[in-house]
Amino acid sequence: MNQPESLVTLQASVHAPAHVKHIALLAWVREMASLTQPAAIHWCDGSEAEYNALCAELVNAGTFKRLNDAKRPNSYLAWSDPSDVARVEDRTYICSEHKDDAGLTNNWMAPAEMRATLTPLFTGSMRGRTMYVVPFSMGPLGSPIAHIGVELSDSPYVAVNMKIMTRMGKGALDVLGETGEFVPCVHTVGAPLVNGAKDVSWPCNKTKYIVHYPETREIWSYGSGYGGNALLGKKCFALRIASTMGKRDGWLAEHMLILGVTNPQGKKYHVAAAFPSACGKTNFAMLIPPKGFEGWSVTTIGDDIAWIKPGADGRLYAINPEAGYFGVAPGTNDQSNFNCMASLKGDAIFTNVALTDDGDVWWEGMTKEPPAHLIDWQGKDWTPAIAKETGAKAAHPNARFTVAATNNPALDAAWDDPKGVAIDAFIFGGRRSTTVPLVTEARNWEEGVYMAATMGSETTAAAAGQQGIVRRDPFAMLPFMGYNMSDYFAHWLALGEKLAKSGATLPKIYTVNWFRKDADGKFVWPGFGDNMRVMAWMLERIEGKQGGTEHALGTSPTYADINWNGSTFSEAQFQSVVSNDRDAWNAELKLHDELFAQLAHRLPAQLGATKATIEARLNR
Ligand code: SAT
Ligand code: MN
Repeated sequence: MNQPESLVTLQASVHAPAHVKHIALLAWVREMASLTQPAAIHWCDGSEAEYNALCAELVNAGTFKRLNDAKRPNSYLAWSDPSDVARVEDRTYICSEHKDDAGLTNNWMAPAEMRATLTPLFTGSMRGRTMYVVPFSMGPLGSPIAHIGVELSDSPYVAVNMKIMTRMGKGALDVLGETGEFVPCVHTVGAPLVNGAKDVSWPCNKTKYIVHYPETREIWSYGSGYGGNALLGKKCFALRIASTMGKRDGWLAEHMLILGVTNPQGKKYHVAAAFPSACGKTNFAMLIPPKGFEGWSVTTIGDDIAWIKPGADGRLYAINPEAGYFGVAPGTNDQSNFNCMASLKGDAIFTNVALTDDGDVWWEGMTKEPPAHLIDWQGKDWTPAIAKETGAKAAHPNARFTVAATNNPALDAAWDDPKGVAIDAFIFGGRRSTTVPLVTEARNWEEGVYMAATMGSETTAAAAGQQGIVRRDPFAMLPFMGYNMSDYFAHWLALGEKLAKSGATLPKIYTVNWFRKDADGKFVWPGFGDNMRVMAWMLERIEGKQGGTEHALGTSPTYADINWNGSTFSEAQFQSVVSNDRDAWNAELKLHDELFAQLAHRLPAQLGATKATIEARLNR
């Protein structure tokens, strides 16, 4: 294998460029090509020219429509198969050697059994298609916090999305060198083209498998071309596999946005916030402070995922492993997220939004008045009258945009800094119509971990399945945990203990709920820019400059503790979003018991003890 001849033979056998000298990578690509039998192999270099050429091919294939360049330059629209519109959690597996290591919150199958299931599916699965070799860095190229992956995919849609979402192409290969470590990711839409069969615009397969082997750090994805099912750098690598790497090596891979916030005195803080999918992470990461908050500014480091490693000074440093945003389109508008709308002015890919008659895009909530006529995400005529009659949505509720971080006018200067940024506060938030107050500060790290671990949230369209059901979503990581959830709680507790022992000041931990509703089912808290009021309270708490009232769960602000400049939100409205109802909380604690019963096997004792303390305080 080490002879130069064999390197050259290997390169030739997989059509690799001469600069690729990584023997293990070449051998793996050859092995995967002989399994999946693609008609061609294309090594992605990550250039603009390549991006444009692939987009043009996608237009020819009918997957993309090029939008009107006068309206939305260099942008494309894709409509997926109606059966392939979101992550498929029930088809997602963690295949660790021992079932206990995946834990009861994950689907599990023994690796050997899963391999036996997948091998026939992947055999010949790329026939008639091109296999794209997509090398990518999660995190700034060469950063000590970053890691490299290589995705093999038969979807050019995946290749162009990976170009936006990651540092993709030659730069990543250069970091890899001849012997660097990479996470191998194999993806097929599971729709081989045999005997000259004609392709469809969104190939996929009814059978789907999203599979992770944490011990060998492999990802295998079959049958879907959509989002986190197919862009394997995102949830599969940056959360599920990376969480297992973090557990082993003492760091955290979290479903968190990262933002910078600077106060009028010029002091800058960094906040990392975990919310389930489609609960406003992108909006929060791009927040514009409201009227009355002149002199404050918010800048974006990341909108979905954070990799966090302890620094030599005992502080926690975070990077955004991604290079773009794959955000929910519906509901995004100039009021809810001005910076996002500005990011989407051009150079964007839209999936499952509606097409306007002048070749632009539209989605529910983009403008107050919908256009008079559209083509909806399923290619059908759509008018407000049709919508009223049939309930048809112009855009799918999980319609998405893909856009480079560098398009964001509020991008933080340090977003690409290999060192990362030091985190001052963690925020955990669910979507809850009742019970959970607007904001609570945990008394200490342990109680913060308890609150994050027991978080509940109403389900959204980001995952296939029923919506609006409250489920426990610990740390907003339920669909993204690569190992046993109880071990993950223990990992957070141990990290906090270790940092505290080293004399470091730990980030404060907060829980928030922007989503409480009134008796008419309307959100009470205005949210969006007004969330700045809550964040300012948190930052002043960090400085020890702000009051609050202590209750069973922690500390919340009183009306007087919040800066209401420029707001008409009344004290009565405030009371209705911060109140804690004892009966509701006793019922909530029973749900915590259910979670703990499910996770009992390796549950850290501190969590049960913390619950007992909270319960005693609540009922005293
Ligand atoms: O489809 S993704 O997993 O990338 C989006 C999400 O659910 O957060
Ligand atoms: Mn997400």
